[in-house]
Amino acid sequence: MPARLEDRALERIAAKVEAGERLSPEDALVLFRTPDLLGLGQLADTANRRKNGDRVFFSANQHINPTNVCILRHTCIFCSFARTPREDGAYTRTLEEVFEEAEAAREQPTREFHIVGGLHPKLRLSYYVDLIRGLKERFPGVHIKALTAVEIAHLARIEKTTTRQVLRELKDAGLDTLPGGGAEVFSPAVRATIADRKLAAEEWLRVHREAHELGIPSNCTMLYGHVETLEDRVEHLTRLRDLQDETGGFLTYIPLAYHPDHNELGRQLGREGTATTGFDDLKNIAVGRLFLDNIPHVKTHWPMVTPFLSQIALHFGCDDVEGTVVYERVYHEAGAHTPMMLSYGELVRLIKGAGKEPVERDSLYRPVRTFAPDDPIFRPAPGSTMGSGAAQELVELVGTGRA
Ligand code: V47
Repeated sequence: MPARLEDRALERIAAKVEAGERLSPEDALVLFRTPDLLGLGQLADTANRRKNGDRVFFSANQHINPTNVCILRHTCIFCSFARTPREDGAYTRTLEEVFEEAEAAREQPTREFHIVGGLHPKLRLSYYVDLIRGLKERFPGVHIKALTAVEIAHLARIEKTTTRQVLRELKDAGLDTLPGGGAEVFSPAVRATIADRKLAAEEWLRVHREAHELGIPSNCTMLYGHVETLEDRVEHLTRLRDLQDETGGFLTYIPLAYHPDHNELGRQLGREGTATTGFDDLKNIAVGRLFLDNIPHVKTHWPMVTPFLSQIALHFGCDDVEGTVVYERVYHEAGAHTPMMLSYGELVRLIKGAGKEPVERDSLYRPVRTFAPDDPIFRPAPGSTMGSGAAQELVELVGTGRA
């Protein structure tokens, strides 16, 4: 069915989407500028259905943050997670403490550990090698997605070696994929304002290129909703698309909504307590899907945008929902009021409740479990007053919703 468009500027782009033609950076700007959110959503939905039909992926994962000590504490001014070594709330886990936290995976159907943390001045590569090897020994069936490109480059600096060598050693220890964090926005002006001294764009892209060449697939992100312009967003997406043309190693794109609580940038912008808007969250999903035609998946990160908005995003081009998570620290430090975790059943019902087919996946997007229409997992939760139970459970979990 052709899209019903309110904004005539979208018609030319709709024709390209219908024909499966690649969109130009100018098209992406038109999409970011349009007030016709529903028109944009229909186009993104068309592009998504062509790739994924009604399937929506999720993973049973657990986030682990071994340390929040970070040498960029005072220069990454958007971050609420980092601490200096002696600051209140600073922590660095021993390997045994990490393994203990990971034990939560035994009671859950966990298939992936997502491991990221600060740039600790003293933690050596051997700590991360032992951490990954130790987790693999204890949980042989669990994939390890660990360390952003920024952490990889930091370890190479500490060890006076190359990022390629760090990646090789981590892969030998059991690293399967890289997460997409640390990309923020590639524009040098934005980086100088919000993340001065963080790994430059070229370096972030180089580490991902090297990972792909070594057979380590990765994710990519963009942190939006702070000081970036729409042109900055488009330039960022163009650079991700260009690298993907070269290597094909990105699995999923995740737009990350900036949260302004308890960080210097939020104070400077006078934005504490106000996150991004739902309108912009959906636009970032939809434009990502339409412009990044060579990246197979687009993921919604429910801890940042709420499970409610993530559910709606499934009709705006999104085919992948962040997993069970278990412990979330990066966004909760920055003012997210979402729950720390969603249970496996809640995720499945959230996806089904949007009229989609939930598919549990592994880290490489291979289907692990699908659900027949009469699967008991879809039955209303005991005590639920609502049809599927999912919406009611989410209301209870989210409480007051996002600030
Ligand atoms: O790079 C930090 C972001 C990222 C804030 O690969 C903030 O599957 C909002 O990259 N407000 C790390 N965002 C997390 C990340 C990620 C998350 C989920 C899935 C995957 C994946 C990767 O978090 C950082 C930064 O962009 N971040 N502080 C903040 N105040």
